[in-house]
Amino acid sequence: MRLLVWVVTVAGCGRIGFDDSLATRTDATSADAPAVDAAIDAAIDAPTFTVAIESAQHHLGDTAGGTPSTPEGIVLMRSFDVPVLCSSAILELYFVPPWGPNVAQPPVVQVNGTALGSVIPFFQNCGGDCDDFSGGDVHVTLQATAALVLGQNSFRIACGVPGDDIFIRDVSLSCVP
Ligand SMILES: [Ca+2]
Repeated sequence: MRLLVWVVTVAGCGRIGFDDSLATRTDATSADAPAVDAAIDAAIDAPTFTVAIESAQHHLGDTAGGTPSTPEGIVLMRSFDVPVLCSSAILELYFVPPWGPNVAQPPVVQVNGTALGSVIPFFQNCGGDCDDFSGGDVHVTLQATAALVLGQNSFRIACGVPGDDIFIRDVSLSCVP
C-alpha cells in the first residue's frame, strides 16, 4: 500500500498525470496489481469536495458591536461528517470586520482537539489587533489533514483571551480524496 499512498498524495498536490511506468513497480504482485490500479484510478478521478461546517456569521468575544452585535461567548464548536478519507484536507473560514484577532493571544482553531496553524499570517497591517479589513473579508486556510478522521469530526474555535472580539463565517472543510 505504500506506493498507493505515495501516488494519491502526488495526485492531490496538483493532479499531475499518472506515470504508466509505475505499472512496472516491483512491490505489487500480479494478483493484487489490478486492485491497486483500480484504487489509484479512483483516487485520481475523485473530485475535491467541500463539507459545510457552519455558514452563519458568529461574534465571539465580550463587547457589543458589529454583526451580530451581541457576543455569544468565546467558543464555537460544531460537529461535521467526513464520509471518505482525505489525502489532503484544508479547514477554511472567513474573518469579517469590524474587529480582527489579537496578535499576542490569537484565537485557536482545532479539529478533534488538535490545534491547526495560526490565523495571524492571513492578516496584514496588524497592530495589537488585526483590524485591517481594507482587502475585504480575510480568507483563512489551515492544513487539517493529520487532524481529520473518517466519520464524525469536531471543529472548535476559541478566543485566545475573552476580551478579543472576532467575527467569523462560512467554516468549511475542503477534502481531496
Ligand atoms: Ca472586547
